[in-house]
Amino acid sequence: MTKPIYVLNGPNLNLLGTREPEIYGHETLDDIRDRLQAQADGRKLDFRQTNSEGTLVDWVQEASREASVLILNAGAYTHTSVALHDALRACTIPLIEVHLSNPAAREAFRQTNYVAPAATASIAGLGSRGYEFALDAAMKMKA
Ligand code: CA2
Repeated sequence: MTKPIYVLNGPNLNLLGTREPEIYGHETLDDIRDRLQAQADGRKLDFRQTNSEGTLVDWVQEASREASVLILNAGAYTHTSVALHDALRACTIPLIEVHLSNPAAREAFRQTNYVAPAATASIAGLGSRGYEFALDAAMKMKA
């Protein structure tokens, strides 16, 4: 049986659409989930958000066992979490990193990235379309 594609979202992404639309756009995370669900065309998606670093680590470990591909927007943990980095290094499925904004063009504290060195591919700066491109690529990867 084809394994699901996991789409995991980190801290504060539940606030999308409420503030800073000039950086993150007007869509909510539910809007993004609904669009990806439609795009998935029957393929099973597991789309989640957490504000907790430990939960994100648990879900990455789960994805490695249960999913075919992991799409991850780790939010600010991208720039801080060695625990997340270690979990991603141990993860044996393809990892597509997504960011709505382009952290490379932002503040100095966003220039450290603990996700990218473990990623198969990274998409940044394309807003919510980045999730669509990631899902398109994930669906073309071997299940
Ligand atoms: O651009 C991205 O997708 C980020 O992962 C978003 C994170 C940020 O810390 C990363 O550097 C880049 C922040 C997500 C919080 O989003 C908010 C949305 C609305 C209001 C407040 C925060």
